[in-house]
Formats: sequence, C-alpha cells, structure tokens
Amino acid sequence: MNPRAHSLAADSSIKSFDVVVIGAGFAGLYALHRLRDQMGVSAHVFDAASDVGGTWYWNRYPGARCDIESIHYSYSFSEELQQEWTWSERFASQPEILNYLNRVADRFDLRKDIQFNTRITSLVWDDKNKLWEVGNEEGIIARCKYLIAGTGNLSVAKKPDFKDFEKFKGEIYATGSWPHEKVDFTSKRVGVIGAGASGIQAITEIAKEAAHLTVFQRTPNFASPIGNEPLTPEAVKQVKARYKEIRTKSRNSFGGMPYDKALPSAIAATPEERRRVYDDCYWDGGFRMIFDSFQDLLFNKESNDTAAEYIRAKIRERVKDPKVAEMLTPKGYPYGTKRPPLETKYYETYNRDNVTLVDIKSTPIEMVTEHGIRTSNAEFELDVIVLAIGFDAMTGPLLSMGIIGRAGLALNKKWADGPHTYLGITTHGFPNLFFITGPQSPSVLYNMPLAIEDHVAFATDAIRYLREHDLDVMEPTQEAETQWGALVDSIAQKTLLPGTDSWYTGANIPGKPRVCMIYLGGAPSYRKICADVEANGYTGFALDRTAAIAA
Ligand code: N01
Repeated sequence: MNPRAHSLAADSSIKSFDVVVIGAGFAGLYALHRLRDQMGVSAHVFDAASDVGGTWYWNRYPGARCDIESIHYSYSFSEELQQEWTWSERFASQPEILNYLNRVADRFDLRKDIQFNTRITSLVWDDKNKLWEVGNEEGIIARCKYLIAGTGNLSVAKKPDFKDFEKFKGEIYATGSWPHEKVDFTSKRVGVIGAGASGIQAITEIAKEAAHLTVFQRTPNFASPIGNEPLTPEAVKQVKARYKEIRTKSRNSFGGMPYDKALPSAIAATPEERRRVYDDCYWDGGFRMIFDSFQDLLFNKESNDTAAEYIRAKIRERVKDPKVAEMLTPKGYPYGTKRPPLETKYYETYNRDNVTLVDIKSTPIEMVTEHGIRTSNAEFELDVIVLAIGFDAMTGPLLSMGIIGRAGLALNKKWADGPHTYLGITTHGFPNLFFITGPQSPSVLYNMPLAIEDHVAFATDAIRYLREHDLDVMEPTQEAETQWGALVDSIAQKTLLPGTDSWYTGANIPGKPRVCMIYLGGAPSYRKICADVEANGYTGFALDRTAAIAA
C-alpha cells in the first residue's frame, strides 16, 4: 500500500475526478471538452499559467507566428467552430492564436473546470487504490483514475549555462516566457543568443526597433520564406465550404497538411524540373519546401543536397556582405534534419547597418559580464540579452512532473536512456497515463492540432472502452513497448535525422540521451496502427479491474 495515499484518504480538501488533465493548451482544452461534454465524465485541468493557451500563452516574443497555415493549424472537431472562426492571415500570429484558444475556452465554457496558476510537480500512482495522486509544491491536491498529460513538446526551456550569467546588470528576456507587457527596445543595444525558429522570428522584429542588435549564432539554419499574407474573404469562403475534405486530406498526408504535389525523388528529376519545383515551393512558403517538393529529401542524402544547395544559394543572393552570407550558410548537416525555420525578410535583416552577426562556434561565448557578453575575441556591450536557446523538448515536460508509476518506478529512471513508449502515448509501468503527442509518436512532424485531436481521441476512447467493459486499469505490456521502440528506431535509421544534432534527437541538451524521439513513418501509417489497436480491443495493452499486471 502507498502509505501517503492511505493517510490522505480522509482529507476532504483533496478533490477526486475521473480524469485529470495537465495543461490548458490545444491538448488540454480539447480533452476537457471531450471528456466532460461528450462523455459525461468528471474532468479537471491544471495549468501553471494564469490563463489558457499553452505554448501560445508563453511564447509572446515579437514576431511569434505559427509555421503551419492557420486554416490547417486549428481544431477540426467542431464544424460550428470551424465555420464561426475566421483567420485574418495565412499564417497566424501568436496573438491571433491565443485569441482563438480563448474563444474556444469561452465557447465551450471550459474555464470553470480549469485551475490556473498551479504547477504540477508530483504525479504518483497508488497501486492499491488504482488512482493517480496529483500534487503541487504544497502537497496532494487531487486524485483521479486517469491522467492525461497535455503538457506539450516545447514547454520546458533550456537553461542558460553561460559563465557569470547572473552578473549581467541589464534586462534579460527569454522567448519561451516572454512578458505580457510590450518590451521596448528603442535606443537599446540588444543581444540575441540563438538563431533557431524563435530567434529568427524575434531577430527580424527586434532589429527594426533596437539601436543596435548583435546576434550570437552557433549553428546557421536552413530558413526559407513563410509566405504570409492576409487571407481574403473569398479564400476564407472557399476553405469553409470544403473544410471537411481539407481535413481528411491533411490527415492522409505525411505531415498533416494537405500538400499533394511532392514528386518521388529529387535526384531522379532533371535539373530544370528540380529548379522549377524548388522555385515554386520556396516562394509559396510554409513547409512546402520540405514536404511538397520531393518525397525523398529526408531519406536520400544526394536528393537532400539538391534542396540544401538551393537554399544556400538563396541565402547568398539575399545577404549583401559575402562574409555574413557565409556565416549564415548552413553546412555539415542535411536540410530538414533540424526543424526548418520559416522567415519573413530574415536574411535581409543582416543588410541593415544596426545588425551584427557573431559566429560563436568559432569564437565562443566565454562569459557574461555586468555590461554584456564576452566571446573569445571580443566584448559586446549590451543593455538587453534575449535568450532564444530552445527547449528540453518532448521528454522534458513529462520528466519535470515527478511521475512515479507502479512499484515506485520513477519515469526519470525508466527513461534515463531515452523515452520508452507504446505508440508514443503510454508507457509500461505507468497505468492509466496518456501523454498527448508524446515522444515516439509523429508529434512534432504532424500538424499539431490534428495530432493532438487524434491522441485525445485515442486516450478518451480508451477510457470509454474501459468504462463500458467494467474495467478500470490499462497499461501497455513490456513486449508491445519493446516492439514499438524497435519500429520507431528502425524507421528513424532509414532517414537522415538521427545523424544531426537537434532537439529531435535530444542533442541540444548537454547530457540528454541521444535518440530520435519521433515516429517517422508519417501520420497516415501511424493513424492506421492506432486504429487497428483500438479496433482489436487494444492489442498490446493489459486491461484489468485490478492493479495486478505482471511486471
Ligand atoms: O529552439 P532551437 P527554438 N550557446 O533549439 C542556440 C518551434 N517553434 O526555440 O543549433 C549558444 O531550434 C542553438 O544553437 P545550436 C519549432 O518547432 C515554432 O528556436 O544548438 N547558442 C539554436 O540556434 C522549433 O524548431 C515556431 O548550435 C545556443 C538556438 O539556440 C522549436 O520551437 C516558432 C546554446 C535554439 O534553437 C524550437 O525553436 C518558434 C548555447 N548554450 C519555435 N544553446 C513557429 O511556429 C542553444 N543555442 C514558426
């Protein structure tokens, strides 16, 4: 028996629910609606933020914008919602997405079952009572039979480890937890560390305002134009008239966007054909360059080289100073093996007189001083430092919640050498726990709102199945988990991704196990596997009325 659970059993201040959901972003909001309003089970959401939005609540930095078209990066579960909401731009800005999620929370009356300002730090499975105990810093605050972690993939920031960082006397901001008030960069000397997707968006905007901007870049990226523009009423009307068809097409495509022009192989195409395809995709924007050009870019290095070289040439065309262009040109890793950032006049930003690029691979940051940043060959005086150094992605959010499963097994211990899951949504030893878009699912390479809807449906359908069959415990078997891990790995090894240092492989966090954390078989094959598991009565899972599942 778990002694803590026993001693707290009488404490009436601890609330009990059928399901507790952690996170009030895209995943948590939909999970709450589905559980409470469509299934009639008691559900409660906890979130550390003071309002809904998840990633879009925290990432308010200047220029923050989604890299998937707004009409696709949105919920599909409610036809009424799809018809009522009108996106103003082809790629939505962070404020518009946050407004959308607020609208969803209001429309479905979700806030009354969400407890904000509550960071969950302890989730402990009580073997005897077959319940999860949910706790924050002050102790246990709830119990539930089922737990859904809608904590996102990019919600735990990477910690800055620059020597003497705390000595800096100026202002410090981080893209992933940006203040709610506008930050004024006028007349200031600003330094941005990091040139990934967040840095690229922030740099472009901050440069327009700051007296001087210094960008500290370690690894250049293969960025390409996002292609944003206002959505015309006619375009919106056309989408709304055939939204159902568009969603089906999205779900049937590798990355969850309804792109269908990709030709089989870049290397098999003629140079003229390649040029035409790349010209179209580059300027058409979004992820067309990677997903709608040639199908073998992530699998065949020779094919990949053709796209990589095309983007390198564009950088050289767009940046006036050849030395700066060279510093911005990515080398040594294939295109798309780091998530390709999308930009609006990012490269032209380096043609401005008030912007300096510093290559911190060849001249590393040695320390932060009271007045700025010292690299191995220069000192940069700054009023503001902006951190855009990324996230402890995918596993970080789950491992930060103190999850303890059956027989006292800590998730941190179980995943010490990388994530082990079944279908990227459950893990052996942790009954009744579902993590939405978890590691080893298509997650970050599948249009997130659709990936979330699929996973929420899987988790909540499973809960419904248990209830309808007089069962109450569900846990993947060790065998199913081992087989899933082997499948995920074998697919990854056929791609170019494992060889690159990126957050996909955990290589961006010192000491993190290096393993490709994404199911790379694409959304359609993944959806088929999950549908078969469900149709066959949850193959790979042990279902029970007791906690006695063999280890
Ligand atoms: O993080 P990143 P991000 N010293 O890890 C550098 C999503 N997103 O927040 O590559 C110096 O990509 C690091 O350098 P290196 C999207 O999925 C989406 O920008 O490790 N530099 C890199 O340049 C994206 O992929 C949108 O050598 C350090 C940068 O910091 C994901 O979020 C917008 C360093 C981190 O880049 C993450 O993007 C924004 C150190 N110690 C984000 N540590 C859209 O929808 C790290 N760096 C458009």
